[in-house]
Amino acid sequence: MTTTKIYGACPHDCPDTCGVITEVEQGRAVKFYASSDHPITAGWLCAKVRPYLDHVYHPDRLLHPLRRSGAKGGGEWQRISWAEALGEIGERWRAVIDQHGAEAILPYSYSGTLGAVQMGITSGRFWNRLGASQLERSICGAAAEMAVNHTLGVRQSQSYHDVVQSKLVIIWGHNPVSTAPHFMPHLRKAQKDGCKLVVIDPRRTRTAQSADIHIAPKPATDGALALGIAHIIVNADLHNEAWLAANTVGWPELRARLAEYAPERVAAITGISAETLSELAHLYATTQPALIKIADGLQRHPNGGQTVRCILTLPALTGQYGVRGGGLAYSTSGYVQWDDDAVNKWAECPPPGRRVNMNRLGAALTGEVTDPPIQSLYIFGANPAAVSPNAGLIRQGMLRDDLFTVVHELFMTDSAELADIVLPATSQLEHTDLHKSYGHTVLTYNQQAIAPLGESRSNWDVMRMLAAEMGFEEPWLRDSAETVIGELLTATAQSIPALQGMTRDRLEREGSVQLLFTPDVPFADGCFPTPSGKVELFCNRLAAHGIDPLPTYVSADDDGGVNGQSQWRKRDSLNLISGAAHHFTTSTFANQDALVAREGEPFVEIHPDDAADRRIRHGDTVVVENGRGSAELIARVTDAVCPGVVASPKGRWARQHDGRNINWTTPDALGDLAGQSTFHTNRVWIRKRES
Ligand SMILES: Nc1nc2c(c(=O)[nH]1)N[C@H]1C(S)=C(S)[C@@H](COP(=O)(O)OP(=O)(O)OC[C@H]3O[C@@H](n4cnc5c(=O)[nH]c(N)nc54)[C@H](O)[C@@H]3O)O[C@H]1N2
Ligand SMILES: Nc1nc2c(c(=O)[nH]1)N[C@H]1C(S)=C(S)[C@@H](COP(=O)(O)OP(=O)(O)OC[C@H]3O[C@@H](n4cnc5c(=O)[nH]c(N)nc54)[C@H](O)[C@@H]3O)O[C@H]1N2
Ligand code: SF4
Ligand SMILES: [Mo]
Repeated sequence: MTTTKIYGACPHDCPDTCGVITEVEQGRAVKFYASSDHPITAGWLCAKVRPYLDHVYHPDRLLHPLRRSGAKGGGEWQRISWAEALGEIGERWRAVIDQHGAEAILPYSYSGTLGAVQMGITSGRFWNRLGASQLERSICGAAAEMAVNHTLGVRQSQSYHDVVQSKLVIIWGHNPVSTAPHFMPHLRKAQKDGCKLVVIDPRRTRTAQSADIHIAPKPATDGALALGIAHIIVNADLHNEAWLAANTVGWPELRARLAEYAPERVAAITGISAETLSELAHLYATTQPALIKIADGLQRHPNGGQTVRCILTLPALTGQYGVRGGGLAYSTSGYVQWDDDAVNKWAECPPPGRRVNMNRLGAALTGEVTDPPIQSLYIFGANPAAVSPNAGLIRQGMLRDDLFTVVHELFMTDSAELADIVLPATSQLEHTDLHKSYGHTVLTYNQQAIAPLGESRSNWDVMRMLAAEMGFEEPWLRDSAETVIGELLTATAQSIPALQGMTRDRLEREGSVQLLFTPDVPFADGCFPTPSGKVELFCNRLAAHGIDPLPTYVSADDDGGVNGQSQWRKRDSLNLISGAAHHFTTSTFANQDALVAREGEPFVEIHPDDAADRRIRHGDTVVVENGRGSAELIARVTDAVCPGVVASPKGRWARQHDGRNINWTTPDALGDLAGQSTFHTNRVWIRKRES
C-alpha cells in the first residue's frame, strides 16, 4: 500500500504553530505526528494535539448541512442539501438587507483556526464586499497589543532559543507549560545553567511549580507591582540613566510618577510584602540578561492595557531592550503583517460597516446595538455561547425569534445548538492554509491531506459559495485557496524583505521556512518604530485618546452584575480568574473523551480558609454565582490560590454539563485600551450546592 506524507500546520490558538506530518493511505489519514525539521516543533507535539486523528475522525463530526426543525435550541434538526442551505441564507439575507441594510448582518469569528486564508481572509473579503458590520476583535490580547505598539512601536520578540542566554526570567501572568509548551525545553536548559525563574501569577500554575520564586499578587494589581519595583530600582540608583537618556521619551515624567509607588503603598495594593518587593527589584536590576515574558492572560482586566505599559518600563529602566536573553518576550506578530488590501480588498468594497465589539455580543443582540439592530449572525471558527463573556446573555440574544443565525462548525457546540442553519466545516487535514505565528518567525504551510469528510466545506469554500449566492462576481471572491496564498505572499513581500522570493510552491515542498529578520534580537539596533523613534514612556498618541500618557495603576473592580442588591454582600465575594485549561484550547478539544478524562470534572480551586468559611470540603459540588449567572463546579480546596481568589479554567461546553459554564459569570465590561475583554476581574459568590 502506498503511504503519502503531507506537511501541515497546527492551526490552533497557540504561539508555537507547530509543523505536523500526516500519513495518508487510500484517502484516510492513518498517522499524525510532529515534524522534526520544524525549528520550533522539533519533533514533538503537546498533549492536546498528539491524538489529533481522534479529533478529525470524531464520531460527532457534523457531515451535512442542517436546518432547525423545532424550537430554537431544542436540538431538532432536519438534514438539507448545500443548495437548500445557501438558497435559504441568500433569501434571508436579501430580506434583511432590504429592510435594515447589510450592517444588520454580523459575522463572528475568532480562533478556531489561525490560518491566513481560513481565518484572516475569510473574515475579511466577503463581509467587506457585503458591507456587513465589522467585528471588533478584542477578546484576546487587544490591550497588550495597543500598549506594546504605543510604547515600543511593534510586537517583536527574540527566538525561544535565545532564553538560554538569560540569567533571570520573569514569567509574568503567563503559563507557558500549558500555553506555549515549546518554549519550555529552552527555559529548562537555561535553568540547568543557573538561570533563575520567577513566576508572577495569583495562581500556582504548572509553570509556577518549577519557579525559584513564585509571587502571587492580588489579581489586577500588577501595574502597581511593576511601578513599585521601578520605584525601588530608582531609589537604589540601580537604573541605567544613560540608556534612558538615549533611548526613551518621558523619563523625567515617569520618574516623578514613580514617587507615588513607595513600597508600603504597593505592598498594601498587591498583597506582596515590602521585603519581597525589594528582593525582586534588586534581583531584576542586578541579574542580566533578564527577560520578562508576558502573554495575554495578564491583561484581561479593566486596567490591563496600563498594566502592560507599567511592566514595559522595567526593561527600559535597566537598559535591557535589544539584549539577547533580555528585554521583553511578548509576541512576534509584528514581524509579518499580511498585506491589508490583499486580505480585505477595501478599495473594491463599500465603506466599512459599523464596528461591534465581540465582547459585547450578548448586549449587542439584546438591544445595545440599534440602527440597525443585528438581524443575522454568522459564526465560524468560534464558539461564543461557551467562551465569550456573559454567556447567559449571549444565549438569551441567540434565542431571539427574529434573529437568523448560521453556524459553520465541525461539531454541535453550544453556539451551533442555537443556530437556524448549521453548516459542516472541514478540519485542518481537509483544507489548504498558510500560517504565521505569534511565538516565532517560521512560516508553516498546511497542504490538504485528505478529502473533506462527508459534505463538509472549508471556511473559504463556503465564502466563495456565499459570494456566488449573493451575485458577487469579483475574481478575488472566486479564487482557490492556493491562488489566494500566492497573491498574499506576493503582496506582503513588497513591504517585508524577508518574504521576497517566497513562493507557495517552496512552502508546499519544504513545509516550513524560517524567516530571518535583522536585527534578530528586536531593538538591538536602538530603533523603536514609534513616532519619536524611542521607547515612549510618555506617549502623546495615548494622550490624544484621552488616556493617561504615563504608565499608571488604576484599581480594577467588578460588581458581579448585582446592581447593588443587598443580598450579595461584597465582603463574602471572591475574585474568579479563568485562564487556559491544560488539555483544551479554549473550548476546542473539550468534547474529546480522552482529553476530558485527563482534565477531570469541571472544577474551581478555592483556598482552605475561604472553603472553611463556606463549609465547603474538597470534592463538594459548589455553585459559583453572581448577578450575571452561575455554574456548578467541583471544589478543589488548595493553597494554589490565595485567600480571596478562586480559579476555574475556561473552555468547558455548557451543553455537556448542566447547560452552563464559567462564562455565565464573567463580565462583558470593556478594559482601558482597545475594547479589551476583562474576564479575570470577576466578582463571584460560592456556596455548597444543596443536595
Ligand atoms: N492549553 C492551552 N493552551 C492555550 C489556550 C488554552 O485554552 N489552553 N489558549 C490559547 C489562547 S486563546 C491564548 S490567548 C493564550 C494565553 O496564554 P496565557 O496568557 O499564558 O494563558 P492564560 O491562562 O490565559 O493566562 C496566563 C495566566 O495569567 C494569570 N492571571 C490572571 N490574572 C492575572 C493578574 O492579574 N496578574 C497576574 N500576574 N497573572 C494573572 C492566570 O492565572 C494564568 O495562569 O494561550 C493559548 N494556548
Ligand atoms: N473565561 C474565559 N473565557 C475566555 C478566555 C479566558 O481567559 N477566560 N479567553 C478568551 C480568549 S483569549 C480567546 S482567544 C477566546 C477564544 O474563543 P474562540 O475563538 O471562540 O475559540 P474556541 O472556543 O476554541 O472555538 C473555536 C471553534 O472553532 C471551530 N473550528 C475549528 N476549526 C474550524 C474551521 O476551520 N472552520 C470552522 N467553521 N470552525 C472551526 C472549533 O470546532 C471550535 O468550536 O476565548 C476567550 N474566552
Ligand atoms: S497546540 Fe501548540 S504546542 Fe500543541 S501542537 Fe498546536 S502549536 Fe504545537
Ligand atoms: Mo486568546
